[in-house]
Amino acid sequence: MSAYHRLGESSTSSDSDDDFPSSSPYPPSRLSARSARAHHALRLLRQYPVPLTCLAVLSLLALYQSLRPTSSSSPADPKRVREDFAGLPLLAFPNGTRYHHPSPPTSPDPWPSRPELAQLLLAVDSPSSSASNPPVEAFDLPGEYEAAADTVWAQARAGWEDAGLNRGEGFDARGRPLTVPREVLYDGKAAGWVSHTPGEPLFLPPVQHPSTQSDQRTPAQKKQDEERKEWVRRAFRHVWGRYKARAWGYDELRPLSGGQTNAFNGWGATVFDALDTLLLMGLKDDYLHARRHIAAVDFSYTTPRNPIWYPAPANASLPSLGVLRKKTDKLEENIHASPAGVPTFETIIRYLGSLLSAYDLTHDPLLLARARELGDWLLPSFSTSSGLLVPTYRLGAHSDGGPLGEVCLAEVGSVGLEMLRLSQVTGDERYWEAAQRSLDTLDRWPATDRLKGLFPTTFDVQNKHTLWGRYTFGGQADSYYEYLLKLYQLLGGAPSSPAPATSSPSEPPAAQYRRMYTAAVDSAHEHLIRPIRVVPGLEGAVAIGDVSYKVEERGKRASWYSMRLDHLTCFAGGMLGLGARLFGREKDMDTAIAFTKACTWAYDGTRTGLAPETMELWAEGNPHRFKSVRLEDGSVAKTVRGDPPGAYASDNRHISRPETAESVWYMYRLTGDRKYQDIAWRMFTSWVAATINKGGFSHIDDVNVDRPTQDDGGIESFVYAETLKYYFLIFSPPDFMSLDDWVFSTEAHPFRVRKPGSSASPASSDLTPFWSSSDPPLTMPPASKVGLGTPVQKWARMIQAASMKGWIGPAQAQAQRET
Ligand code: DMJ
Repeated sequence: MSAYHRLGESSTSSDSDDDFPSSSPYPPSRLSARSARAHHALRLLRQYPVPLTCLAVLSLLALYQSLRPTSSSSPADPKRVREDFAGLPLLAFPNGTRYHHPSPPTSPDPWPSRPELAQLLLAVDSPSSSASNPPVEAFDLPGEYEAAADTVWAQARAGWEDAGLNRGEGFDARGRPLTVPREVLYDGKAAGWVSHTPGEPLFLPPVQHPSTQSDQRTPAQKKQDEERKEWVRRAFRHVWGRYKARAWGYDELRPLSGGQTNAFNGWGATVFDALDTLLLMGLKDDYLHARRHIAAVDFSYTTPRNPIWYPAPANASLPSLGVLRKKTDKLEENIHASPAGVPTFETIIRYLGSLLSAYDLTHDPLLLARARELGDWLLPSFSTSSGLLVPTYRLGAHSDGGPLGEVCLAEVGSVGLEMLRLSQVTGDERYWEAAQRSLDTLDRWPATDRLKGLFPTTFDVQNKHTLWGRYTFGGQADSYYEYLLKLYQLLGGAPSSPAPATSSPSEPPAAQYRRMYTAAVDSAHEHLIRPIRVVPGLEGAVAIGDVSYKVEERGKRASWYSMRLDHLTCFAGGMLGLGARLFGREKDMDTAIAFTKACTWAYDGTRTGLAPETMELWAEGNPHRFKSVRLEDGSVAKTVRGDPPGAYASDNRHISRPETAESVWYMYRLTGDRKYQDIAWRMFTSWVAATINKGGFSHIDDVNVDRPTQDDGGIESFVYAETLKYYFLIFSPPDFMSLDDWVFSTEAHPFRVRKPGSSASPASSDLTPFWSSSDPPLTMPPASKVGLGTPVQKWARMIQAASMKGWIGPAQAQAQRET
């Protein structure tokens, strides 16, 4: 059977050949190159008439043979087929999907052909998923090392003071600002930034589809959902179990070696980011264990990034200090810089967001206290002249209203949700005001330096006069747009009167967010969103691509559009769908459905069933996207190049990102269409099959090979916070964690939505859906027991102390050389 079929034969396609230009397939430059070649051939013919005439006759005969209709069943080499595509029928690949991915299982085991997945790695009582909770005291230190650690800490603090980082009065012993007065935040503002009050919740229309407002599933549907949900839970327990056993307290686990990484301050990013997923999945023992880690973290101390410099002691015994000698230089560097700069945005979305979300689910007072403390640490990062936060911020420092240079839109523009929630639950408005001031700065940004509501991914805060850079809903921009919408929802809506075109002092903040969001999405419709017409079989899908600008010689500006599917952009289906419901923008719902279709096609179109990081699609006007094929009946047709067809280049890695699962979940809840559950099931089972190993789930190097290579990169904490949570939610009852009651942060941490007539502040809300009175009480430990440092932090500090004390130093080095 032929691998191709005529477009439209097996689909409801309305696509036709007319969608593909039939003018000359060659651009002008190639035509002139051809005529130059023709002149050269004529010259040769004049010089060598006889041999060349013979050669020409033979070639013509061969060409005739190759193009003659033949009854042979093997297609001819496409290279030998003519390349004049005009008038040739277009052929598609079956359905546009050539690979077979798991379909809904007929038995509860979706991997019957790979029993090790079901029986070993994902079994409920497998060694990996049942790893017991490691004691928090896993490697407590002998007293002399503790004392050394204290000494070194005192030295580090003295270093800060010398550097003017510790502002003395008003800071606690670790350098944490005790209070951040309002005026500190507004240092440097030229004149009169006016603080807004958030206002009472006013009006939010229902968001979820009527059929998902309550659980209307049939018993058979419930059974299937439960089976699928249980597989997701097993997958979570598999990776969580490995993390507990091999990397507890570090930021990330390395799945192949069982090693660790500390890419996010070394505070245990995975424990934090997983907190609310543990609660949603009902893993209460694990939550109780995790909160002991949360209590222990010392936010004033950023653990050196590379744990190889301080390998965990085996059996709690101290290793020979000499072994560590070679590593000490870097540790010493770190100590003088400590606390090193933290990535402010990542710290807010992963650490602060998870604390606030788990607090909303439990009302655990420890989490609120730690969230407030972290908020206080981070607040001075906003004290710049523009109000935009310092992207890499040295804890305990204060920017004194200083200027910022080049910043990334997502980093400075999407921390408002966490800051607003912190203000709502503490009653202290300073956090939200800080974020609001940033958004006001962006709201007033000159129109000449942006594409209406769209901003470039990076921009220079000081020089606002040149339109340049990359405009996208993807990486480095994404959550800025998402947060405008979600801030509106978290605030509880705005007056329903039409949004004004520009800001006014009396405009309520929620109305401002709606205006900024609407302007951005309108501009995206104009500049970024395009129908995909170059992929046979993918009718009705759209791409959200990028527009790039650059300034060329003599100030001339060039711009171009890139038609691409970027995994990071694929959250936008969910965002546009949610915005469509909140603001009554039906057109956006169509776009959300069409874009989610494209993002899920990017999974279905590859051999592993997983989407790559990025896929570039052929431009519609580019004739080189075709190739010719000879069919079994000898006729010639054209088809679209690429694997999958329509794509001409890809970054083929897959790193378990959540964005497509996120949009698929939103689409299910917003439309009530159960087909999204089947799509999610295909995605999830493909993901497990390609990435699982005994140590967890790995990144893979290539989604488009049968056996991709797994790597040992740290498992990102968003796998626990987002990817597995979205899969879990999509198979949960449709009214579980309703989008009408919860707003999900960019890291998938749910915050309770304020409803008109009620408040989500702790005093007036008694809803603690995930911790009941029959569970162990969650009480606040004494302040003297909080923030003393995790074992990982203490150990790293101890090694630093050893270095500072000279236990590992020139003398030992000398001794080692001599032996
Ligand atoms: C997550 O950490 C967040 O969603 C962030 O906003 C961007 N994307 C990553 C996961 O891909």
